[in-house]
Amino acid sequence: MDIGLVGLPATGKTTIFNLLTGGSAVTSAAGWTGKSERNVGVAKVADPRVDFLSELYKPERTIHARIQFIDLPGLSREVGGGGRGGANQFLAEIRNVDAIILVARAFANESVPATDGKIDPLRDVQDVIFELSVSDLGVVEKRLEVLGKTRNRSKEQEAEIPILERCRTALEEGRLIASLGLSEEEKAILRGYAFLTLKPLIIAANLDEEQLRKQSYPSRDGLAAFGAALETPVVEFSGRVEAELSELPPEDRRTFMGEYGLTEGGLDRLARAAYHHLDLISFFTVGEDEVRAWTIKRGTDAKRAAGKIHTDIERGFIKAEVCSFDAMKEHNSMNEIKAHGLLRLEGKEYSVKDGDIVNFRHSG
Ligand SMILES: Nc1nc2c(ncn2[C@@H]2O[C@H](COP(=O)(O)OP(=O)(O)OP(=O)(O)O)[C@@H](O)[C@H]2O)c(=O)[nH]1
Ligand SMILES: [Mg+2]
Repeated sequence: MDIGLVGLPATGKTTIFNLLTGGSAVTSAAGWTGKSERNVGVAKVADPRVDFLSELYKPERTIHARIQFIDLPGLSREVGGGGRGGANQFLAEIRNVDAIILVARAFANESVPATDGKIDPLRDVQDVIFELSVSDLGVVEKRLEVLGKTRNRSKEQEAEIPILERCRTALEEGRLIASLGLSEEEKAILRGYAFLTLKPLIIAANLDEEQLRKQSYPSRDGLAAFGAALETPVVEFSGRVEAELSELPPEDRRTFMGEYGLTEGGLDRLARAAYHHLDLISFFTVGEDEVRAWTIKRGTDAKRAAGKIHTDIERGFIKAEVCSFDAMKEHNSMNEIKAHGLLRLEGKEYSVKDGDIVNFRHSG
């Protein structure tokens, strides 16, 4: 699961990437925009449930869920406009990610020039989405043209046409392909095209200290409305504040966050929003050696979930012993959970729920 950090140049993507992944990739100085490198790193998904289980079991290792982030070079307007070479390269990179965090600049910073001399995250977000939509529309039209000229179309090709036509209408009307609510079957038919506007999208507005404190920045209401219309979450946070936060000793962080009216760090919120928006859930395995969160797509059955841990466990799957995290939170031990009849035996078809604590029984 790869999440791409996408946006115009100097919006704070690399700053955020470094914070998320604990990395030290080079951020862009003023005037250096559009020349940055692609970075790849892994971020921990904060989860108080894992912390609780870790406290309870005091295991040798505690492993949180992880997501991989790809920090992409900014889509510069000069190369972006009209979809010439540079933009194509940029868009090709986005085709390979599973989800997009679109970073928009709201922060004031004299040493980093704003696009057209005006800070406007709504305009910037609309510009980038326009590029993504134009690119998808190009792919759709080309394909429809080819299919239109094809004689003796196969059944598969026939099935593509009405879906592609719906995609075209949506894009022409300024909507995303994601808005069509395509079925899994229809998505499978389109998979090979890797449409950019079918990917889960999160908008991240990067605020400065004052904006965060006042909860106010340019085009805030417009951005919220735009996000709502696209059914896309808008996460507000400040790269700068997060950077300062990450340098404080843990015991001072609460006080510092309180000054900004925050109860949770922005990066935690961002990673969690991505997790939820991707329809990912966690199940847990517990023991004295290891407490661990495993990531699966919602709806994954017990047998396939077992395969996340090891293919041997999937192959030799017998039963899953399952209890909920809430039961553990209440009773604090597996024996108590059993005594209360809260440990269930589930078969391979069982659809694993978020927060399930699972022990797989398997042969071999
Ligand atoms: N004041 C302020 N400056 C920031 C913030 N985030 C980033 N910057 C500055 O903006 C400049 C660009 O930051 P980067 O993180 O490199 O931005 P980027 O989006 O990765 O840039 P490209 O890769 O060139 O597209 C740097 O000089 C940062 O110090 C912020 O929250 N507040
Ligand atoms: Mg960068």
